[in-house]
Amino acid sequence: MSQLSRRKLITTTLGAAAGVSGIAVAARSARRIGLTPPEWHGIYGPGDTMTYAAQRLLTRHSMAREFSRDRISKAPFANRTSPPTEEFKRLQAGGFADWRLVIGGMVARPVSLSLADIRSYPSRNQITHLACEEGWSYVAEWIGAPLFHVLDAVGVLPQAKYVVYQSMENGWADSIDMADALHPQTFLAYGMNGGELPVGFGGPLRMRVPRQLGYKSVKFINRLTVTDSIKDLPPGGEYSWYAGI
Ligand SMILES: Nc1nc2c(c(=O)[nH]1)N[C@H]1C(S)=C(S)[C@@H](COP(=O)(O)O)O[C@H]1N2
Ligand SMILES: [Mo]
Repeated sequence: MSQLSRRKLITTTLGAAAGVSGIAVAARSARRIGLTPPEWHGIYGPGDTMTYAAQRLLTRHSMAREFSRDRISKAPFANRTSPPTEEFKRLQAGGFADWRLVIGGMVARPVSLSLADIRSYPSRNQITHLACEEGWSYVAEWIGAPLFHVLDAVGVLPQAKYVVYQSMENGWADSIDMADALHPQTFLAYGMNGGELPVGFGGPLRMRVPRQLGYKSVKFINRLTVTDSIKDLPPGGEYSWYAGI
């Protein structure tokens, strides 16, 4: 069976289980607020749960495509902005020596890590595609610490379900479930195309989630919170929480 028809079958089967009225509710809420994740703001529709569940059943262990070095984009598009805050400018002026990544929430050992600390974790590279929902995309090499190494070191508590990541840029925060947080291609990225991660591309540290759309790869992150619920997070505007590609 093809991937597509398997997906259809699973969605249809889950649809039958959720019932026709559930689908109508899902369609309405999907139109109104965009697809929402399970238990986000308590108004999730079965449709989103189905999409999410079908994706998860099919792709839990799948890998985002990796490219050869000659496919790296020559002029990758970046929004090329840095957070316009005094705090960011001060940290940047100091070469990010005073910058820290604070990790807390449902972890056994909360920590505050410098860039040197993060670089001391096993370093990995991936050449993957960053696709914006607006249509443009580029291929780049990302260098960083797989998030699972860092989570392993801080000791994620058994009841944890999500990792929330916050940017130094006002209003930018997002979250992923544990399946994505522990996925080998989910990186805390501090390098790009052989060098340091430029500020224009989210330096000193960005989340890289290559199995989801570009907006999940939040730039300038400085806080990770491990949690069992994301229903109190601020709404994500027109973006859906799960952006699997
Ligand atoms: N802090 C922050 N992170 C962000 C964004 C942003 O504006 N601010 N844009 C997002 C979107 S919509 C996309 S497509 C990618 C763009 O990544 P790029 O700037 O490397 O091209 O970053 C994501 N992460
Ligand atoms: Mo985007």
